[in-house]
Amino acid sequence: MTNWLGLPELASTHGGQIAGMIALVHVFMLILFVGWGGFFTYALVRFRRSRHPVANYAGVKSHTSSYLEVGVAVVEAILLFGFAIPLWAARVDIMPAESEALVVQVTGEQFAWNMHYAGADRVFGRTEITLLDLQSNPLGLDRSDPAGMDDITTVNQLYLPVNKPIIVRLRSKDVIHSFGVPEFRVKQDAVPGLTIPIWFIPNVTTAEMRTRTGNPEFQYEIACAQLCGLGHYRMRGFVTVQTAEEFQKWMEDTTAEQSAPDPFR
Ligand SMILES: [Cu+2]
Repeated sequence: MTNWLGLPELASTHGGQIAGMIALVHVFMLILFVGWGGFFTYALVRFRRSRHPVANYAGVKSHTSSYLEVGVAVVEAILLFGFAIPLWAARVDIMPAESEALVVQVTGEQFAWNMHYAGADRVFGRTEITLLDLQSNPLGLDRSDPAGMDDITTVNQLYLPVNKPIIVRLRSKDVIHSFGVPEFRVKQDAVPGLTIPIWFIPNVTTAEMRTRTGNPEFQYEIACAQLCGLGHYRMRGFVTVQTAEEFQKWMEDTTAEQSAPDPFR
C-alpha cells in the first residue's frame, strides 16, 4: 500500500505503521499543496492589474480564508494527537520485557559502532575506563568480572535473531551519533552521557532479503545518521539477521573464541 513512497524494503514488525504514517503525511501535504497552489493561482488571476488598476483599500470582506486556515489547523491537530503521538507512545514508551528480548549495548564512537552482548548469563560485565584500549578493548570490558567472562563484543557487526524483540541500549563515547537502519524503520540519536533504549522485531533474515531483493550481497546497514566528524562517511555497521538456530550457534562460537585465555597476555 505504501510502495509508491519508494521506501527501502521493510524488515521489522512495526515498520508498516511508520510507513503508513509517512504516507498519511505525504497525502496531507499533497492536499495542502494543491489547495494553497490553487488559491494562489486564483488570487493572481482574480486580482490582476488589468481588472483592478486601483487598489481596493477596503480589502476582502468574506471570512472564507480564515475558515480554511482553521480547517488546516484542525487537520494538523488530528494528525499530531490522533496519529503521531499515539504511534510514538506505542513505539517508545512500551518496552518489551528484557526476559523475552535480546538486549545489546551499542556504543557509538568516532567512527565505529561497538556491540556488546551479555552472553549466556544475560548480565553485562563491568566496564572500566582504565581498561579501555582502542585496538584490543574498545569498551574497557573487565574480563575478570564473573559477569563479563562470557560477554561478546564486536565492532560494526550486529548479529540478531529473527522474530525476537531486540532492545538496543544506545550510548556514545564522544559526540552525538545516530543509529539508523532504514529497513527496520528505526533511527535514534546516541547521546554522550545517556543510555537510550530502542526496540524492534526484525522479521526478515539477511538470507531471505537477499532472495527478495535479488541481490546476493545485500546487507542491512547501520548508517550513522548524524554528522559526527570528518570520518562520518565511513561510520557504517552491518546487521546480520539470522534464524534462531544460526544465531545461537554464532553466539556459542563467538563466546568460545572471545572467552578463551589470551596467549599474549
Ligand atoms: Cu557517527
